[in-house]
Amino acid sequence: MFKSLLFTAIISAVVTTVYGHGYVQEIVSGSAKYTGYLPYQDPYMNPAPQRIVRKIPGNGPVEDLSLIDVQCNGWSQGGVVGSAPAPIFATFAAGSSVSLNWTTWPDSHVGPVITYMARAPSDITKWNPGNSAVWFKVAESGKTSDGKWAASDLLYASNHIYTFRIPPRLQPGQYIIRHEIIALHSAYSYPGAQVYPSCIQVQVTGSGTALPTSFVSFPGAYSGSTPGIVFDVYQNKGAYPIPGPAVWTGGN
Ligand SMILES: *[C@@H]1O[C@H](CO)[C@@H](O)[C@H](O)[C@H]1NC(C)=O
Ligand SMILES: [Cu+2]
Repeated sequence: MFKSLLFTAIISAVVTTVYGHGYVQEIVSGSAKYTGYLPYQDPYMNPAPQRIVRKIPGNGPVEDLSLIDVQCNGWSQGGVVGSAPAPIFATFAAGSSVSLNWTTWPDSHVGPVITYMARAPSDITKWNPGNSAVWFKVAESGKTSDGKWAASDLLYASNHIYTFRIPPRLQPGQYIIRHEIIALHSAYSYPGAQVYPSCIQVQVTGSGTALPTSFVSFPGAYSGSTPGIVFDVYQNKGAYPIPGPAVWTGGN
């Protein structure tokens, strides 16, 4: 008993001090504020807190982009194929801004911040997209022409808050927001890029009627040959091609 507690303490010390990467700890839109899934606290609480974010195993990355883990950051090591649905969801209006509050992010971990959504065909608290092509990109931020990276330059400049807008004309319904940072400090070859995704469950309200017509899957959207997955951030001072499809704005 003592041994396993000590072991757990050592493991979490290593995880937080040596590999201090990050995850989304809070989601805010207007006056609504939700705590994210906290991988170093929530599993030890009884009763487990109800979150709008699907479980993640920790603050580490996914590097094998062929794994289902690249969808919502886990949970194949927990025996779940794909992500485990969370018990609740947020309600946000189409067109509203959503602010995602990241924990401390290492400044070496430069790269793009990308956000996708997927429309749930049924109850989002039970839906698992698996390998289906259901995802469309709603926001992306890479490297500015003067060399500033979305992570970590722009993230630092905004107190670790990344804000994106739900497409104003998006048809109401239940959606997963898949939000990620791709850290490129080791991305000079594949595998190397580190994907830090998480999935947030929302009910989108409004009177829009727009839906995208082309979709990607996770895994599937990214591989070692996708532009922007292999990129030498130390040597290549040129433009950075953000991985994945074009942003869908819903005609707005
Ligand atoms: C981000 O979330 C943390 C934890 O809830 C909070 O302490 C911090 O103030 C938030 N940051 C901002 C800029 O709101
Ligand atoms: Cu790291």
